[in-house]
Amino acid sequence: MHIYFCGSIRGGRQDVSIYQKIVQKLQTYGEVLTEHVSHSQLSEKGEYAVLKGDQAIHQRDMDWLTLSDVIVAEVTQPSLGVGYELGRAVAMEKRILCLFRPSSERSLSAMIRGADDGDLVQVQDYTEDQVEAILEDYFAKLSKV
Ligand code: 6K6
Repeated sequence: MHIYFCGSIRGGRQDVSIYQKIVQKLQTYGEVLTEHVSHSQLSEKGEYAVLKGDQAIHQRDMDWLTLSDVIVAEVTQPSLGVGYELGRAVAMEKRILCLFRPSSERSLSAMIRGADDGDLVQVQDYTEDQVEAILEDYFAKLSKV
């Protein structure tokens, strides 16, 4: 299974330790194409961005998004890139799980929460200690689809 993980980069790296926890768990279910999103060394500026340019990053990520079977997005830290990826993924009719932590005291965009259709697109509120169980449950149900 190809899994595309979305998390904030230039939107801010505050949640990188949670991204790591999610990616580690996702790797037990398949290949995480965007593993680098969880790398703590990845700065908001980004060496790859300097080396390759933003156009190459966009193209590579769109290729991976097309290839992916499931998209998991941590959406607590607002990110234009994550919102864009999710919009493109919805248009591709991909299976999407969005994870949001209400403890952040942020309010999730209506364009993300409102996209939940209880089927292809699911938005799940969680606390950090629940994340592994939520992913186990999601992938167990996915294997029965
Ligand atoms: C790295 C560090 C800073 O900028 C970069 C550029 N490198 C990227 N490499 C791969 N994917 C990226 C990069 N920048 C953004 N993305 C994609 O957009 C990721 O898949 C993330 O899910 C999302 C983050 O968007 P922003 O707007 O928070 O950067």
